[in-house]
Amino acid sequence: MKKESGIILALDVTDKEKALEVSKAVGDIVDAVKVNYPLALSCGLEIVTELSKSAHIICDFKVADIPNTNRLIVEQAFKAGAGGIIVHGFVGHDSVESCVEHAKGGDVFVVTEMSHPGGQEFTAKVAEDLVQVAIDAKATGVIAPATRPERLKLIRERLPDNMVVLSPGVGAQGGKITDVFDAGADYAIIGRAIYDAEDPRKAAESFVEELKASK
Ligand code: NUP
Repeated sequence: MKKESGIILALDVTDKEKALEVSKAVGDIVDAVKVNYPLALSCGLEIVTELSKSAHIICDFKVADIPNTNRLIVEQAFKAGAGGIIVHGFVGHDSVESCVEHAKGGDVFVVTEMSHPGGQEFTAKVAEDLVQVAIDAKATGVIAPATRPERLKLIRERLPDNMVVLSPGVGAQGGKITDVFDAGADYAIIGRAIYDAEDPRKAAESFVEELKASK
C-alpha cells in the first residue's frame, strides 16, 4: 500500500452510485479505500472488484472465526480484488495465522483496542496481548484507536518498526488527525467526516492541509 497522504477512506455507504462517486472524488488523495460490511452487504463483493480497478482496497471484515472459516473468508476477499483485510485477534493465534497464510502476501491488519467507548470494556484490557498475536502471526500491522492517542502510542511502542498502525476514529468519533500521527500511526482511517461532507474532496483536502500545517 502506498503512503502519500496517510489517509484511508472508510467507505461505509450502502448506495453503489454514492460509493463510486465518493471513491472517484477522493481517489487521488487517499492511499486506500476501506470496504466494510455496509457496502459489501448492500452491493455484493463485486463492489470490491469494481473499486479495486482504481484504488487499493482493504476489506474491513473483522474476520473472527475458526481457522478454516477464516481461510475461506480471506480467500474470497482477495479473490475479489482486496489488497488487505482486517481481522480480529481475540480469536487466537491459530485463527490469525490462518488469515496471514491465506492472504498469500496480501496485507493483514489485526484489531487491537477498538475506537468506540465500548472498546474500553473488553478490547482495551487485552490490547497488548492482541498486539502480540499480530506480531507472532507476522501480520502487516494493527488497528488502534484515534480516539485515545495515549493508547495508540502505547500500542505503537509495542510494535516493531516494520509493522504499520492504521487508526480509525478521526472526525465523527472525535479523534484528531494530528494526534494520530503524533502518536505514531502510519495511516488514519476516516469515514463519515469525508463521505458525509457536502464536498468529500474538500473534506479530504482539509485533512491533508491540517497535517501539513502541523509539521
Ligand atoms: O476500532 C475500530 N474502530 C472503527 O471505527 C475498528 C474499525 N475497523 N473501525 C472502522 O473504521 C469502522 O467500522 C468504520 O468503518 C471506520 C470509521 O468510520 P468513521 O467513524 O470515520 O465514520
